[in-house]
Amino acid sequence: MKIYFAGSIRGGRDDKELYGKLIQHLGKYGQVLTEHVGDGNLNDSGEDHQPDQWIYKRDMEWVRASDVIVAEVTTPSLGVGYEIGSSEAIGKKILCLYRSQPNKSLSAMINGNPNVQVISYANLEEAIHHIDKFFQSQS
Ligand code: 6K6
Repeated sequence: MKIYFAGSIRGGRDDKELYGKLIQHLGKYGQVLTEHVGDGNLNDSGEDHQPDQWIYKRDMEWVRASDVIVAEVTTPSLGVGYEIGSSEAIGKKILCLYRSQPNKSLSAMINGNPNVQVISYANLEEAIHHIDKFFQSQS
């Protein structure tokens, strides 16, 4: 099973440690192609000595190669939204994890999308529980 984990980079890196823990857990279910998204050393400039055109092409190839997209959508990110929309257009299974925030709501384009499974969670333990349920229902 190939898993594409999407999480904010230039949208803001406040949750980078959480992404790393989610990626580690997702490794139980398959190969996570995008481990770098949880790299604690990566800041919101997302610099990798690679041009943006190269990153776009490589990531879109990985989206196509993936069986499942898991997106952490608490920090709004144009890139993550784009990856979700692209994945939907080619019929991928999509799980979105959203940590409920006071006075904030998830975009209706994700929350109201019947092709996206959206899970609200309060902490890492709960997110892991939902990930386990999602992958067990795939087998
Ligand atoms: C190198 C190491 C880590 O990041 C880099 C360079 N930048 C990116 N590398 C790989 N994927 C990226 C990079 N920038 C954005 N993305 C993709 O878009 C990731 O798959 C994320 O899920 C998403 C983040 O989008 P923004 O708009 O928050 O940057």
